[in-house]
Amino acid sequence: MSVAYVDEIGKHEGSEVTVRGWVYNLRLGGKIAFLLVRDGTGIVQAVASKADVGDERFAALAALTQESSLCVTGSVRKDSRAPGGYEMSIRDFSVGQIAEEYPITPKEHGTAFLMEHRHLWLRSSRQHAILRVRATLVSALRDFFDSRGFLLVDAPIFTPAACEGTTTLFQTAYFDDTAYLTQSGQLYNEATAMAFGKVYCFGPTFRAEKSKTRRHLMEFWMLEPEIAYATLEDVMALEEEMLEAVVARVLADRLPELTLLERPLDPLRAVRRPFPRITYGEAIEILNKKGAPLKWGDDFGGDDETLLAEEFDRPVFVHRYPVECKAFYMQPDPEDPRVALGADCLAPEGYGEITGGGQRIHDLALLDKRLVQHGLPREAFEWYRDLRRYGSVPHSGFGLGLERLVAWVCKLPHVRETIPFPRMLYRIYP
Ligand code: NSS
Repeated sequence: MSVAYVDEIGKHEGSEVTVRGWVYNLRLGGKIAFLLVRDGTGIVQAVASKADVGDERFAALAALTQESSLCVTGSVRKDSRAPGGYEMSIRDFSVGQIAEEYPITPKEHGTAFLMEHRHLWLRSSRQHAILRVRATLVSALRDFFDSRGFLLVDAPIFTPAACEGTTTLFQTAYFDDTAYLTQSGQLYNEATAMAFGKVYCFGPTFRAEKSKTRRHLMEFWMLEPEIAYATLEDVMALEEEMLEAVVARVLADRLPELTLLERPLDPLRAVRRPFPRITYGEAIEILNKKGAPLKWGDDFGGDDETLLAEEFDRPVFVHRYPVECKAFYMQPDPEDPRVALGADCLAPEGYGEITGGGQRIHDLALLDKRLVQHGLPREAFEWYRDLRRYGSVPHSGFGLGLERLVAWVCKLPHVRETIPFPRMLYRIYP
């Protein structure tokens, strides 16, 4: 038995192979059965005739339900009318399990129902397309940093302290102690950047976000580079190069998926350097002109980000936010200490902030002042303070939210479909 996967079935043209999969669809035409078999890599049409397999076997085939598991064996031939361009003539088959009535049918289902059946929903072609784009983005991101001399150094998940504010911490018992699920690997990246120069970490991060929006998950993946001696300008340049590269890779490698998702391509093709850069002050002016009553010191909400991004045809950097809008570690701008040397990158088409980052405080006295201002316990940050004691240098980095990137690249209405099993405010099942 020569096993073939559907995505490579063309290589077996003219020979007999076995495809192992599930019934995607079955259509009966008198003495002929047309089976669409999916094996995870694709869907192939397999045709059986009563004359070839015999009455009894034909009846067994005809009784198969959607998602029943089966292996089909037969020869492969080219057929331009078949989905995928190849067709199998079934000589033999074996049934694994006859599926019970499958809950997800071609009719429209509500989102709540689909989320409840996420473990099955993942079998659909739309979910395949999204998760393939996600995998390609992950691979493109890793290639981007690996090929530029960054070392992958992972950060821990259990942490003793907050990175991005104490209000969104998930707390858990850690034997006789308390631990928090990491909100960001940044603080550890700062240590590893001082050890290795240029690093990145890439893993799940957790935030108890009490807001129910289409951009927030409780568990999301973040890619975070950190670079010793780098400035805010350096990281913005790196970010735009990265986004240009990974979007180009998806356009090159995932065109069928983008097409299936009906994702317009022109906005992705426009993702070219340089990206526009505006200051927080300029952003406030734009928002005021567009009728949003924001004043200096206010942080932007999702709607404000959408309004701002509408002004541009590619991602835009908003930099130099007021210090009080940002985390404790942000380096103030020497030209205007009211603002921080930080930048967010806002995606076009209403997807909001996809990266956040900037330059970190490298002076111990200033760091200590900020820890006090933010009510953070110094003991938990002793190791972090050490980084300012032993060869401190200016350094910068950023965090890219993978699910937001996937949602934008695929143009999805919500981040919930960008990760196999989303953890949301009111959902931890399945
Ligand atoms: O809070 S961030 O803006 N920045 C940081 O965590 C820095 N410590 C990263 C760094 O400099 N190393 O989050 C970064 C990105 C943000 O732009 C979003 O794209 C994404 O992480 N993000 C989220 N995605 C999905 N769901 C939630 N809740 C979420 N929060 C942030």
